[in-house]
Amino acid sequence: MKRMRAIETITEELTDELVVCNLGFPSRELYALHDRKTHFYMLGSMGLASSIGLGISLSQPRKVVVLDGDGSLLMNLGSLATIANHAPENYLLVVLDNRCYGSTGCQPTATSKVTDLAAIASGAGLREVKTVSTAEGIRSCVHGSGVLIITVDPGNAEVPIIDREPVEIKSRFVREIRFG
Ligand SMILES: Cc1ncc(C[n+]2csc(CCOP(=O)(O)OP(=O)(O)O)c2C)c(N)n1
Ligand SMILES: [Mg+2]
Repeated sequence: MKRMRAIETITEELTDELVVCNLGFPSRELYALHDRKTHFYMLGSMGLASSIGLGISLSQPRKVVVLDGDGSLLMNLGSLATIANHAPENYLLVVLDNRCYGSTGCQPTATSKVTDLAAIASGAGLREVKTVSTAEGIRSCVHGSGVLIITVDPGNAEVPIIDREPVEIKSRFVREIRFG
């Protein structure tokens, strides 16, 4: 399955959940599919989506879905221990694992060779860790919590850059959390 199809399937299932999306093409694909006030598109800060989403889930009751990448999560593996330690019911970390740094030319990541992110998440203490590769699998797991790894094909969709200012993206999202 293409990453954009996986993102589309996720957004079809979501309504008013808060979504924090990994930088680069995943955010561009999400923005091209559906732009919602509940979306926060990361710009620049690779690796921090899981941590930002965790902080939001601990500070308010709404469900938070993080769309992360294998490369970005590999940069911030300590986040898994913190997620497991707090284990918020209203938090789901989705890892779109294309086994490469897709947004910068698809240089292979460690998951393409030796590293098992599901095993690392379980070892960090997360009780709910699932791996799926189909739209049906996504639909049945995306309403849960913990970690959901979605195996996707390498490749980026032909979508434009996000035509919103970073400050506007942040302000709109903060407003939605505060008053939504
Ligand atoms: C600290 C840092 N290093 C490198 C980059 C450049 N960069 C932006 S996106 C990206 C690849 C992200 O890979 P992954 O998280 O697997 O997402 P994918 O694009 O494959 O879906 C890289 C290396 C960056 N923005 N910040
Ligand atoms: Mg990747």
